[in-house]
Amino acid sequence: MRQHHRTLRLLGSLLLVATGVSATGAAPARPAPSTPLDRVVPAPASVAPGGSPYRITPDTHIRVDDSGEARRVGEYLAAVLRPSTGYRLPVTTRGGGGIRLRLAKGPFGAEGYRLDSGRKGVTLTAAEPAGLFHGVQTLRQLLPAAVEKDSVQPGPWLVAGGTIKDTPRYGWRGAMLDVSRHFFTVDQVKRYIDQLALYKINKLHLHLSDDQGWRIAIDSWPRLATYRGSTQVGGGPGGHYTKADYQEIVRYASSRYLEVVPEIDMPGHTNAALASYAELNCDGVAPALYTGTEVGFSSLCVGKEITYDFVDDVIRELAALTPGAYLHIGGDEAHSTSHEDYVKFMDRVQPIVAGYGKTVIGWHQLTGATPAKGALAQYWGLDGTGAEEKERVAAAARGGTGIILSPADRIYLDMKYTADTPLGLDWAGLVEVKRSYDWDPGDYLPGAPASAVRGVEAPLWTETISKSADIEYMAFPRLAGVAELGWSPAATHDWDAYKVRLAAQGPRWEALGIGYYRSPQVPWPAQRG
Ligand code: TNX
Repeated sequence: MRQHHRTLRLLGSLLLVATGVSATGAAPARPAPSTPLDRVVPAPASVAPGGSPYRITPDTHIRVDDSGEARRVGEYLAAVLRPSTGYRLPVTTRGGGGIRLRLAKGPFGAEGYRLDSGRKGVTLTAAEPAGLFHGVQTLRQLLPAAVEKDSVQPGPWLVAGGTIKDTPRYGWRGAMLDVSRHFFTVDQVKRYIDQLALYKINKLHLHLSDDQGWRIAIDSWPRLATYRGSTQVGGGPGGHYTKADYQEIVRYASSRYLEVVPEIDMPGHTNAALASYAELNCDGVAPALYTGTEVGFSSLCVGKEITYDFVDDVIRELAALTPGAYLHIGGDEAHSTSHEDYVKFMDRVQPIVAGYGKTVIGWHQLTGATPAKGALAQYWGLDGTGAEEKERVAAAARGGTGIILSPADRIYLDMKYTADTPLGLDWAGLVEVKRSYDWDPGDYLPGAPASAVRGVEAPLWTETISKSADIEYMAFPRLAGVAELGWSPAATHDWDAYKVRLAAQGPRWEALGIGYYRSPQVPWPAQRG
C-alpha cells in the first residue's frame, strides 16, 4: 500500500513536470509545477538543480539570524509572501523550519548569496544583508508568478530542489530617472525602486535638475525649488522634493539595497537655476521658465564668482543629504559653454565635490576636460559615435577614470521600441528588446580596459514620460536585460536562452500590475484574464 502511494506520488510529480514544460498559458489541469532553478533573471552565476523541491506550507517559518538587518530582509520576504499564500510566515530567530536566512563568511562578496533548496527547506546564505536581499529576489522568481498578487491564491508554493551560487559581474547596476522634465512624486519613485530591486539593480541615479525644473530644496537658494520646481515639460504643475521627501527616498532605496546618486547637471542644462536667480546669468537677466524639450541652450556663467558660491552651496547641501559615495555633476551637452570655459568650470567644480567627501561622476563629456582622480564617466554614445570621441573616453579609462556604460542606442529606456511606440524619442534609433540586451559591456568601448568598466546604467529621460504607467511601459522588458548585463557572467549571455527566461517574467509583471511592452521578439505566455 505504502509502495503504491509512493509510486502514485512519483507519477504525479512526473506529470507535473511534464505539464510544466508547456506553460504556455492554457490553464493547466494540475497545479503548476516548480519553476526550473535556472529560470531566473538576471541569470545566476551557477545553478545545480537536483533533489526534492521545498513546499511552503501554513507551518513555514522564516528563520533569520539575530541581526537587525537580517530580520528586516526576513520581514520584507514575509511581506511579499503573506498576501498571496495567506500563511502567517512568522519571522523568528529560533526554531521553526522552512525558510532560513543566514549571514556567514563565504565566497559571496558584498552582494552575492547562495540558495540551497531541498525537501526540508530553503536556505539563503550571504556574507552581507544585501546578498540575502538579492537571494530573496531569486526565491520570488522560483515561486509561481501568482505569489506576487495581493490576494490569496491557491498555490501550491514549490521551490525546485538544488543549489544556486550567485555573485554579480559588476558593482554598478544602475537606473536613472529624470525627475526634472516631468516630476515624479516620492510614492512614484518608491514604486520604481521596488521594481528595480526585483532585478538586483543597486543604484538609483536621480536627474534632479535641468532646463525644465529644479526638484530638490536648497535652503541657501530657496527660489530654485519654489520658483523653478513650479512647472515641467508641457507646462504642468511640476513639483519638488523637500529635504524630508528626499531623505525618505534615500531611506526607502537603502531598505531595498539601492544607493541613490543625485545629479545636478552643470554647466549646461541649467535654465532652471538661471531663471530662478538673475545674478547667475552673465548679463544679469533671468530668462523665462522653460517647458519645451530643446537641449544645449543654457549655461552657468563660468566667469562669475557667484557661480562657484552657488555650486558650493548646492553641493554642500546635497552632499549632506547623501549617504552614498557619489555626486553626479552632469556636464553633458554644454553646447552654450565654450570648450575653454567648460574645462575651467570642471577644474573648479570637481574639487568642491571632493571637498564635501564625495566622488565625482559626469557624463562622458567630462573626459574632454580633466576628470578628477577617481572620477567616473558615464558613457552615453552610440555604436556609431565617432572614433575620436570613443578614444577620448577610452584614453581616460586607461588613465584610471572608471566607466559606467549607458549607450543610448542600447539602454536608453526613453528610446522607442518601434516606430509605433506611443511614448519616447528616437534620436538614438529604435531599440527593440533584443538590441537592448545583445551586447557585452566587457568589450563595448574599444581601447578601454575591461577593468575600467564599473557596470551599466539604464537612463530614463522623461520628456514624453509623465506617469508610472509610462515609466513601466518603457522600462519593461528592457530594464531586465540591463540588469542581466550588469549582474550575470558573460558566459551566460545568450539571447535565445534569455528570451525564454524573460518571457517567464511577463506573468509576474501582470501580477504586480506592471504594464509592459509585449515585444514580438519574446515568447510570452498567453495573457490570462
Ligand atoms: C540626451 S544623454 C540628454 C538628455 C535628453 C536625452 C533624451 C544626456 C546626457 N543628455 O538631456 O533628455 O538625450 O533622450
